[in-house]
Amino acid sequence: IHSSFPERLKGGAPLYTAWCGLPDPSVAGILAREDFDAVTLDTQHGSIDFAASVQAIPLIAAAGKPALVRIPVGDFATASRYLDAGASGIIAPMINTVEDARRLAAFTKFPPVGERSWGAYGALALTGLEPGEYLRTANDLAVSFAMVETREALAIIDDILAVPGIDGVFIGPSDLSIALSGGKGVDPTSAEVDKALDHALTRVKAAGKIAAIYAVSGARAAELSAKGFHLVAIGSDMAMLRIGAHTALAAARA
Ligand code: 3PY
Ligand code: MG
Repeated sequence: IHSSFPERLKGGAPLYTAWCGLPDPSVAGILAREDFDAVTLDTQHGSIDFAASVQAIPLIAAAGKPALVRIPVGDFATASRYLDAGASGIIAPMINTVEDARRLAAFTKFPPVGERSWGAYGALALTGLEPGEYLRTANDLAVSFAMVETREALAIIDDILAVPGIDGVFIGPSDLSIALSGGKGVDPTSAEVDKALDHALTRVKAAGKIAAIYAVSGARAAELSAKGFHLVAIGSDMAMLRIGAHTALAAARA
């Protein structure tokens, strides 16, 4: 699916993904028709469930966009199922050890890189590829992102990046701010976070891999893409709904 997506991620212009957590798959389908480059389904913190996420993937594909899925912490087996359904990428939260990164790669890449099991019915339908062709190309069709959002992960970022099958790092700036402040506060745009993400960006680029991050607003997304991130999530569907409501009501009551 979208064979050019991993290549586009490494290339010139930054890509922007929508971030969906609302339970109805049509929300992702609606946002896919806006000018986003991809749509992410957040099954870690969102209320969207497995079945709705699997239904959202072809809706996103119908708009010509790749679908990414953030899995719940440690739920690597479900990552394989989203790839089976045709997801173009997996974002795995709280990858804090090399073993976590190895498990992510094992469940998201076919041999010889990983141990992903065969059964990609949705992906075969969406790509139109013959099984053998899909098997040969699948490891390069979908991206596996290890989320770096703790002190532990930051300290071993080079080792995480060195794991075969890990295509890039996805920074979680809110959790990172909690970790860096020792639990004192959450501020995804703090100077301390900025310093850490500049360091992470340098390490990801040195490894020749993909740097991605979550932005709390469009304005923050512009700052982060200017720093050199390849993929920036603009979150979230719920925030966008609220902003739309505030803007309409403010205009009505002006
Ligand atoms: C974080 O900022 O911690 C994230 O996981 C992004 O949603
Ligand atoms: Mg997080």
